[in-house]
Amino acid sequence: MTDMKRINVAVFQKPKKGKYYCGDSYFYLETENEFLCAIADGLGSGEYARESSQIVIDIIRKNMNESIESIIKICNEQLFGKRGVVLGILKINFDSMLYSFSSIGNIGIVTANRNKKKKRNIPSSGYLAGYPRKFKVIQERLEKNMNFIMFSDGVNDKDLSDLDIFGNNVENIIKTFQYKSKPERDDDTTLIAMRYQ
Ligand SMILES: [Mn+2]
Repeated sequence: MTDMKRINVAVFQKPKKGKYYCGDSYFYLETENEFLCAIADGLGSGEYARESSQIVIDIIRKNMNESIESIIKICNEQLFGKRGVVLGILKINFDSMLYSFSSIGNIGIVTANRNKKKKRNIPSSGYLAGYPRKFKVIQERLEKNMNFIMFSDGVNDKDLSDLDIFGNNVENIIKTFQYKSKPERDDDTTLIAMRYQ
């Protein structure tokens, strides 16, 4: 089965300097007709940030088949009284050949296609902390050999401009990031590179 994957994925994650816990959590999974990837960044850093982001990721894992709207609503309800999180979710549907994503707060999503066109999405503002919140879900057509880059705000604009976002090997995209970026991170950092074959 593992050789049959349609999305190749590579990940970099590192806590903020001096911290043991990374406040960012992520999850990705490919099923027969769908792929999902999410990054949650708990506000602040350390253990409580980690607790909130992990709650969100656990919910996503259990509700993978729900729509992005429903997933975000469930996550939000479960965060009442906890540290808030910012969240990005990407879902790719291989049957409809459409992908959808939503980002609340500072989770970046960039797409790059084989015609060297790059698109950076503007996230909805705010964060999830148990209160109703407006957000948008964007849906677009999936193209062959398309790259998706998702990242928490530990990845800065300089890091991003150094990335080989059109690269055809996700492992190399991550390796280049590790090589070019500062080893000491000013914030918890998660970078996920994905490619549709
Ligand atoms: Mn952060």
